[in-house]
Amino acid sequence: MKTFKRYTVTAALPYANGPLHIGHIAGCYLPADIYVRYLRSKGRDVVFICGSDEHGVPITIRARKENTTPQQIVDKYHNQMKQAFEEFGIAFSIYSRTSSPVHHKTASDFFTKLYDKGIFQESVTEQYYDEKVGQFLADRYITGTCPNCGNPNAYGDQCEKCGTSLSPLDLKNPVSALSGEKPIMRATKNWFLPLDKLQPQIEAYINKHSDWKPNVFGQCKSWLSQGLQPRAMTRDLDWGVKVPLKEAANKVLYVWFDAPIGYISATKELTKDWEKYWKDEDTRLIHFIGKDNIVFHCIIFPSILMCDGDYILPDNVPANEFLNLEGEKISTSRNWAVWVHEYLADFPGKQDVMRYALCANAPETKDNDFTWKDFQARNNSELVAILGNFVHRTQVLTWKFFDGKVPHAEEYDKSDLLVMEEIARFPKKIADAIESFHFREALSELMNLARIGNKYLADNEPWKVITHNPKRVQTVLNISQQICANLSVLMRPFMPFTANKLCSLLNISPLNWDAAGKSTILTEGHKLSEAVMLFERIEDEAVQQQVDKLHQSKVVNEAVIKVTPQKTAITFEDFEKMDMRVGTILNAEKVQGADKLLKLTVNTGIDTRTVVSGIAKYYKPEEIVGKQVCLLVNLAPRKLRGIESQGMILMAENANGELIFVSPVKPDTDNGAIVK
Ligand code: B3M
Ligand code: ZN
Repeated sequence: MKTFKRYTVTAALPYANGPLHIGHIAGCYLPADIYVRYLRSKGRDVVFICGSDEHGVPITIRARKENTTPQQIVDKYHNQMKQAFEEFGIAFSIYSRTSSPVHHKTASDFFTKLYDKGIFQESVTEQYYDEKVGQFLADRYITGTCPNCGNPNAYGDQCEKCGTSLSPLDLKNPVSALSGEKPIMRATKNWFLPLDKLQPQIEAYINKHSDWKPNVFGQCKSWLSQGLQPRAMTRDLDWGVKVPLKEAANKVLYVWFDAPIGYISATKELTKDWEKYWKDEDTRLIHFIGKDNIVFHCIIFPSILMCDGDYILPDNVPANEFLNLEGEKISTSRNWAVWVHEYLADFPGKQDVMRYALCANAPETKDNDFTWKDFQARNNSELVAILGNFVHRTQVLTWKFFDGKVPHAEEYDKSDLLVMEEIARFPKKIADAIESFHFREALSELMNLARIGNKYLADNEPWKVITHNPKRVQTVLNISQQICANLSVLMRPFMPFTANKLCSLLNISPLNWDAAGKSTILTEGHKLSEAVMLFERIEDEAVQQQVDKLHQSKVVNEAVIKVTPQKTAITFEDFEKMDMRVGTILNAEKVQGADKLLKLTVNTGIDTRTVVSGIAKYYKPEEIVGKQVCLLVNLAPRKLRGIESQGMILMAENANGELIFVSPVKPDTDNGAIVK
């Protein structure tokens, strides 16, 4: 395998349209952070690039929802996310944003260069347009049914259920996400990246990377086998990077054109020396992303870079699958999420517990589920019981028997030598797993080292042996301390806060990766700091509170359906004028010549009367006989198709106009009971 001089590691730029949640973290930020911390510890030259994605429909839709401007949305969430990342220990070299002037210029210049090279295909095409709002409907402004998997909530650019990338015209039953209306078609000119023509080059590029994760490689292959289509790189919107063409003054760049270029702009902001991180073949470019971003990073962005010609291409794109939460898909709009900023407030100082739980259960090969019970178990039965316990016992015993000084190893017996050989194997074992993006495996190896430590203590029982063979105890505790020192190095990528804590317990400065593997890190006589616990138990109440909070704040019915605004206020007296009762439908029949109406005979408790109701489209006469309903009994009688209707049945009308009975929930309510 090629050796690289330096690394450019990126993590997907999150849309600044809501706070960060643990799904984001598990999807790409934590694995990227572990990888980068490892590289840094190996002394590699690496830049770790991220920032907020501040363009695109997700931002403008959020602004509409919060009744504010896109600028206010991105300012609010950019700062919130930046802080959450920092506090959670995601150690970017820079966390920038795509609204920055450097980015606007970089993205705009990119477009101009490709335009000047004659890459783009200009076409006037018919696009969906919302007449009510007066806007073209691209990407997430339009939703409909996915032609691939039937998901009724697919977006105009992608189905999040099956991962298929779509264009609005692929959707069945398209609806405007802005007004809920059926869109019309209207002609507009856009600039397309001719992916169809680029297919052979892209195919050759992808085929060179059959070592990519199967989920990533597989998705690319399936895309290619369907045949790539030209894709518009401009949009009829006003929020974004302006298209640098006179005739497109009111258009912006497609967010998936500008956002990946954001990685480059951020590197420019970070260092004057940015070019070597993007244009030198000795640099390894790696994109950490979630699975919904695969096509953009593996096909579209590389195509853009190829067309430019001056840039290196991504060498690997380790995408994770999704993390679910307590059995359901994480959703910002439904408020079904563990928000990072809330976690940090509720569990101060416990970043590493969440980092550990998310890595141990990372959705590396399939979607996974986060549960608070699992989080608690990871903490109590693994961090506390295995890792914390080993370190603590070692420290306490060393203080007790040797006054907090690393004892001299008198003589190694066979079992000691075996343990030392084991220790020597861990740095490579863990490194190999990290370098091949198997972070769960890497973390479980780390825990195995702590397990070895625990077993070593249990086998040697220094607390007993001290009475008759203190020399032996010196050796045992020396080796145990060496294991602790090794742990402090090897845990750092995963649990940097705890690594620091352990270093201060051991009274050493952080060491780099290659210092690990040895059983001579701590010299004899080295004075330790006071023994404190690395982890503490998390009790049932604490996790129960989190589960309760989740359920209480869940938004059950998302306002995707258009809800008619509230009518003007009335007084209680107005309300009281209406006499509404519970009644039972005794008979129902069709009304001749009126396909909407049913003639009902209703026992109102007061009397038996006739009510004509416009529900024939939704209910068959035979299925409603015997049903209890609510009705307005003092509505002045009216004649409908020659029949006098003496009241009105109460119905709820769905967004699609369907009528549903408003009935008492308890069966056999008394007829004539007053509805109030
Ligand atoms: N903002 C999509 C997302 O957050 C997008 C990633 C851009 S990476 C260049 O899922
Ligand atoms: Zn689908």
